[in-house]
Amino acid sequence: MIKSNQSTKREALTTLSQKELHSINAYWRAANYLSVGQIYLMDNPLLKEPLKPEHVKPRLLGHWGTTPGLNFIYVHLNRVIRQKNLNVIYITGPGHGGPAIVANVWLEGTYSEYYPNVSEDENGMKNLFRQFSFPGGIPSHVAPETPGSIHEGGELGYCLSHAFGAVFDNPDLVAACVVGDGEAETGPLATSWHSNKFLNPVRDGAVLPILHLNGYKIANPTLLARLPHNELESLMQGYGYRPYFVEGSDPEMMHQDMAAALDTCLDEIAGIQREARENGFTERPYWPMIILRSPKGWTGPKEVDGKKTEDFWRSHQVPFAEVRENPAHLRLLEKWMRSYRPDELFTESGTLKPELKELAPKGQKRMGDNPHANGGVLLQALHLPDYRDYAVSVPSPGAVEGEATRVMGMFLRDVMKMNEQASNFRVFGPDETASNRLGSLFEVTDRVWTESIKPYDEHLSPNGRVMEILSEHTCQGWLEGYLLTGRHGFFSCYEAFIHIIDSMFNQHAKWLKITHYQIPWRRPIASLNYLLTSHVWRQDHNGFSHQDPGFIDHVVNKKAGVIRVYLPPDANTLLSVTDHCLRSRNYINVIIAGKQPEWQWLDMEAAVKHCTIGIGIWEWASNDSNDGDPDVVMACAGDVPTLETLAAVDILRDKIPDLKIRVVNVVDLMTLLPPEEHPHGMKERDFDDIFTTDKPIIFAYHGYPWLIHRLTYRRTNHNNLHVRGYKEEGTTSTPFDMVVMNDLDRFHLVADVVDRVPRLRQKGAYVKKYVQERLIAHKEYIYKYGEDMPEIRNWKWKQ
Ligand SMILES: Cc1ncc(C[n+]2csc(CCOP(=O)(O)OP(=O)(O)O)c2C)c(N)n1
Ligand SMILES: [Mg+2]
Repeated sequence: MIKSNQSTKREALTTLSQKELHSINAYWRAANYLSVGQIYLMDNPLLKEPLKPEHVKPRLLGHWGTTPGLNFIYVHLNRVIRQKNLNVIYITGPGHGGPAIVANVWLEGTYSEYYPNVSEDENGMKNLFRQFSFPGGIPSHVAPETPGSIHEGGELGYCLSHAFGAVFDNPDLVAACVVGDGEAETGPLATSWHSNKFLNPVRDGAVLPILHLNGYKIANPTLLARLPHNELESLMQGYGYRPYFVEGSDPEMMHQDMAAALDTCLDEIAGIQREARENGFTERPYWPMIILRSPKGWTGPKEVDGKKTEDFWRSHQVPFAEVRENPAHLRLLEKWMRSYRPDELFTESGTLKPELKELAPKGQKRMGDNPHANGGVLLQALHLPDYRDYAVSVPSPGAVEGEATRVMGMFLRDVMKMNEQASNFRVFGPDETASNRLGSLFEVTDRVWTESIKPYDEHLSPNGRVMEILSEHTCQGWLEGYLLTGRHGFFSCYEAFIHIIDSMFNQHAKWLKITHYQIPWRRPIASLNYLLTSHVWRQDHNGFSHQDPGFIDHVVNKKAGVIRVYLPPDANTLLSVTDHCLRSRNYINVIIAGKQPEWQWLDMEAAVKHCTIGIGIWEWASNDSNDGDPDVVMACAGDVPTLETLAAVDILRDKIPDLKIRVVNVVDLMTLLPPEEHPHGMKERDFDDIFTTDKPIIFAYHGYPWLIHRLTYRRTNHNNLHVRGYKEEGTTSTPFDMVVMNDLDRFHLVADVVDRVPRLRQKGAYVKKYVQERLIAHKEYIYKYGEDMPEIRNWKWKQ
């Protein structure tokens, strides 16, 4: 081990006795042997007979290059966990090294407990090999199927944010986090080093980053591996870490160095925590980290077909293929596997030899069985105040104004307060908690901050529970790590910029889908809740760049069973939806709600009913209830479309009093789907009852109009469905001009009705003329005065 700031001259370290060194190396060989076996073999697991083509899998799939390094780290963590009685989870950024984690979890005995058919014997070993990357078997990555994992690592970049998320409010937990040197080039990873500025050693656990400099990615060297030593060291120091270098390829030296480095790092962590817990938090400490420089594909074939393979990118995936067909490759594989001397590692019946087995920790100290990596088993329900207590009093629809997210902020404030003791609730966001009007939270907590704090700073403290960093990736990663380890959270974000984490959302949705449907031992975790506010229709300060409602379209691609989308039209519906989301499990809930003062429509009792069903006719706004036979259905989803629809109804009542209008509001977008497609989907009959089978439907929607067609294309009355929504028109203009630019305003909606209700063809000409004139008047007015016409600004629903 080379300590940061010391000379790079190697010291001969002797942390391990010869016996320990020998057995640690043997354990590592066993893990490496099992890893190669998983990638290549489907039979003859102990090589009891000479290797034949039929023992080898027909399709060779997986990643070897990162695997020996991951095995090396795992084995050493086992030692230090036992020696210091630690509580450690293992997070592998290069999760493509699945064989390593599966091998180690099997060696420590956990795997066979979770999957009894993969037993600790020769037959189990055969199943272990065969199932890997095999139809009906397990994925090649550290997937949800892998005990001990909270991080798939398929999409690179999120390991550190997951690791930090896992240790927040888990004072006894250490997350050992392997960062791939290629992965370290990604934006999300690069910014996540700064998570240490949000970690308070008094109340949080610790992350031990292990930067794995194996030098290469898939087909290139990595930037960090080729930086001069002092630049790399300075970089990590600049991020606030104290790096310890473990570098080389000679196993004996490397074992000694790694053992010493881990001892030092974990002692330093314990020292930092002791100091902070005894004396209180004073300043952000320098947390230790390890920089492990070891060859990619370490212990694998040095060359294949005359080409450099070990310590080069060629070892990234399967170092050589065509093993069944090419006898030289078959011999090479056998030689490689026998180089680990399996007969010294496993008994005749295929069990790890008892003296090696002793190296693994016991019970839940095994990293594969750490309950934090199956957070649902630790999950405690939140204490929730009665959301009805925060209700906005709405004497009649449209009688009062309110700011939906501000009201929600008061509810969240009390959720925060009531769970202070349990320390299992945090709110995340990229610098927008106050701007999104959730500022009431700051009455009971602060933003967490372990950097210096100036006397004039507001609401910053090392003890805060609001987590703000201007990195949507880091917020998302922290929250995922926090949820996956059994806690609760809430992410508020500008609607347009949540797209930055589209791909992370994908990965989390995939994780939930697999755990939800296929892995009974993974207990349900709290849902990931998004509040998307500062939405497309009210970007008064920002304009076009901030206008994008497309996250919903992205979300609905995912497995219906794990996603929910809510568009509450006012404060009371937002409260009801929020309460529901905080109680739910294993979903991703997307709530879209504005933060501006808007008319309030439903009192609390009506809001609860409306949200429970998710969609409904608003009788008080409709005039077809006598015979239930409307001329037109005016549907709306989202706060601004709801306002415009009601204003359009108001005009129509005035101009065409005998027109029978039915107003339908959708809170839960998924009700539009058929029940076969989504658990919330409305039955055919119910849908037809609400939307009729033959009347025109004018649907004013918050987002891109195509989505409503996508969700309803199989419905009887789809041919009569006409959707208005965002069509990529926008700039910095007045709120009403935004809807006008996208034909979603009340006047366009009125014209749509006139165009589509057959009996209005002639009669409606006057009404159309009226709305055209109002639209011209609108443009003239805003160009002249810079604000919306008084009839728009002062519009009010007539009681
Ligand atoms: C975000 C992302 N981009 C690209 C890939 C494709 N990919 C898989 S592995 C890999 C190289 C990873 O290199 P490194 O992090 O150094 O891992 P290791 O060398 O340990 O295999 C790449 C580019 C990916 N998985 N995720
Ligand atoms: Mg690498």
